Amino acid sequence: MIKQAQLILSIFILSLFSTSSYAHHLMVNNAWIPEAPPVTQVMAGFMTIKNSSNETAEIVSVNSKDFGRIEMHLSKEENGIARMLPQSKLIIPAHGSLKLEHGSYHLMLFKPARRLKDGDTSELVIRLNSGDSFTVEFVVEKSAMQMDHSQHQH
Ligand SMILES: [Cu+2]
Repeated sequence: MIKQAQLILSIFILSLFSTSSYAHHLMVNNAWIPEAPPVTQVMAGFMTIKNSSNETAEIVSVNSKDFGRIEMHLSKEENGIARMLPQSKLIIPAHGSLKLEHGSYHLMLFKPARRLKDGDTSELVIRLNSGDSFTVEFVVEKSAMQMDHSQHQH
């Protein structure tokens, strides 16, 4: 089992180095975009980011050639109404992680430049407060949750 874990770790490190200018102390898992109807003007992006460094990391912007604009949001329920609060940054604590998911922090992807279907991928460029930026490949997947998402207010 130990050997297997080492193998997974070394594959992961290799994949990090294959992405140029990747901030190597950050690890992104489960980056995905729920598929949305063709007419949609807004999609959501989710992922888990782990920070193995001694310093807090802050995501200050996200962009992609696949979207006209990308915002960072936090979903919150106030008096029974689901609202999304735009965030100027997303904080990943030192030796901690941040999970972007339904009902919590997420990326809001406005004006898709092309139709993104189940199985497609989209590259998002994430910029940190340190000035570093790196590209994360998001996978588009069918989701039962997409109905919920359309009910959120912007
Ligand atoms: Cu949102």
